[in-house]
Amino acid sequence: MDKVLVARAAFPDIVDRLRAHFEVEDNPSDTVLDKAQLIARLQGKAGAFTTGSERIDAEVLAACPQLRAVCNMAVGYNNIDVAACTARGVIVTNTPDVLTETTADFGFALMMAAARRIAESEHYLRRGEWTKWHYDQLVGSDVHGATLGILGMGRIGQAIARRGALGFGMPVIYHNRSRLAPEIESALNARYVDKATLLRESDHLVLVLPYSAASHHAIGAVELTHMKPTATLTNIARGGVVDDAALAEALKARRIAAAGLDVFEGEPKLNPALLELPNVVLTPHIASASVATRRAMASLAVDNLIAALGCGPQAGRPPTPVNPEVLAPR
Ligand code: 8YV
Repeated sequence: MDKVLVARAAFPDIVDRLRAHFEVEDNPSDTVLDKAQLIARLQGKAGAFTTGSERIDAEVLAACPQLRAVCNMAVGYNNIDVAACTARGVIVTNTPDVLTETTADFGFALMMAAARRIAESEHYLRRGEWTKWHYDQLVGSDVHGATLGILGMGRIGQAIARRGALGFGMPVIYHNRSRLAPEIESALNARYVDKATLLRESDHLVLVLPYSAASHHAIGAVELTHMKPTATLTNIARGGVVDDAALAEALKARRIAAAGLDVFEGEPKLNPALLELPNVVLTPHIASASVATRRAMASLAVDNLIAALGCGPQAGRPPTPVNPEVLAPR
């Protein structure tokens, strides 16, 4: 029986399905395993169930030659060196699709919270400062009819565009590595633009692009100066996509109006400057956190691990491989 490591706790009833096929080692501490811990825990393991925080790099792979599958409970896989995995014949899987709509709901909610100052209003109320109505008290900017900008037009970007276009009458502009097919663009009321135009014209800019060396600080001090002073910025992608220090400065100087952030550089630690600002809504990386979606993600990661290690009804054919070229031809 192969041995697998469950690097972080997930729904026990779902993870238990692994026990029918493998000897399972859990991580009772439920903390992110660092490199030395990962190397120690992965000795002799054929597979790993990871949650997007554990760094599986070339060094870990070299130290754990028995590893054949790394199955991430996340759609993003920037924690894994996929090229190094492919070179060693290690299959990598992620959890696309099952989280698209939930994550898009949350991205939209965060954008609306930033635009309409919802968190700031709640804090104001809780501090007991609401004594009377005033015409410009906590006024924000409209979402309906405003220009929705999307950087990264994959599945989640498109789901956000659909909400904006169909539900809120928003013209959508987007920038992406590749253009959508014309019929999808017209269904989403979406126009492809270069990044400079996206920054200049967006009333509400939402970041949904994958994190990589190429997208590191895609939004930094310079980009922020090109945005409208009335604009909002929402980040549900990855912390490193935004230069958080530059964003905090821009928010403080009101170079943009507000931001909604679910992901942070160095999370779970936050740049303390962000905590001081009223015009930013902060949430702890919960865009996919509905019960149904998190269960679906765990279940898909488990299905992937079972299949990737040659067990179960889909033996050898994990449902959502990131590097399918590793799989033996059918
Ligand atoms: C996860 C995410 O909650 O899927 C992703 O890429 O960022 C989130 O849905 C997180 O990565 C932990 O698995």
